[in-house]
Amino acid sequence: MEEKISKFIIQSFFAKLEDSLTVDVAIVGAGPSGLIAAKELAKAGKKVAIFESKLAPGGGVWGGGMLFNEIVLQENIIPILDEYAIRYKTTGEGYVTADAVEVSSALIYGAVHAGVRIFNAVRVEDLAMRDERVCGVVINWNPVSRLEMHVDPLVITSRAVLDGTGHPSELINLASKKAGITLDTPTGKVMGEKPMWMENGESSTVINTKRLYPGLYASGMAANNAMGGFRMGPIFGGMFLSGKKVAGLILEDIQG
Ligand code: 48F
Repeated sequence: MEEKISKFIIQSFFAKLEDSLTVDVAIVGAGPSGLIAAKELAKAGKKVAIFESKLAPGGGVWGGGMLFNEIVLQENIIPILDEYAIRYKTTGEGYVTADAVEVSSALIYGAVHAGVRIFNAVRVEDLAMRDERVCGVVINWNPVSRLEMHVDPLVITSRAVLDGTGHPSELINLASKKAGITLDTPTGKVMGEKPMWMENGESSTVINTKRLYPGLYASGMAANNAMGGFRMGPIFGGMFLSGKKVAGLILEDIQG
């Protein structure tokens, strides 16, 4: 019995991993922007894998504001909440509140049921590049990197890579500092996130969502860090719209 259970897990996990060695889009980070982008891309028929370093996908949604597990969204996000069957309460002042656990789990379920594969506890530690184009991600188990074990990684190849790593914009930083590439930002480098300014942060998140180098895109707070946008705390409309926008940009580029 025990042997069978182990065998079933190993066989089905490796089938999933083997089928994801080459994908259309590799998304790094299962925060709200990455999860929403992933579902959009999968719905459009693309093969999508998300690599998330933590055990639980969902990024910064779970904890709401200061661990009070409610988040705020603008009323214009209601159609997206409806799409995911997420319940909300209106405040009467142009905003709604939603249970952070319901939002996180709905975004994860929505992505997985659209066909996205999420590999959790996997950290993306580098980019793969060919001919001045990002063409994949270098992965390892997060515990391996946290324990600083000297273990070589594996590589996933893809037509597009999305940095959805949130505030640190890890891949964009790697691209700029390690690979030395010139990003499509005003200085060609990572601009750095600015302090809290809610309204401005929300709108700039969507504007800052873009392709920063051939094959490399940023969404959510990673886009703000790359482009010098403001932070905004537990209001999430910008993250949702950023996920939708980046999926459209990637589709335009990889359909053609
Ligand atoms: O930060 P995060 O939730 O990304 P987001 O979509 O949303 C930002 C909001 O949550 C919040 C905010 C709203 O106003 O400001 O912060 O921009 O999720 C990023 C995910 O990426 C994972 C990380 O564990 C988190 O779940 N991550 C970060 N670096 C790596 C990674 C990496 N190198 N490899 C894999 N996953």
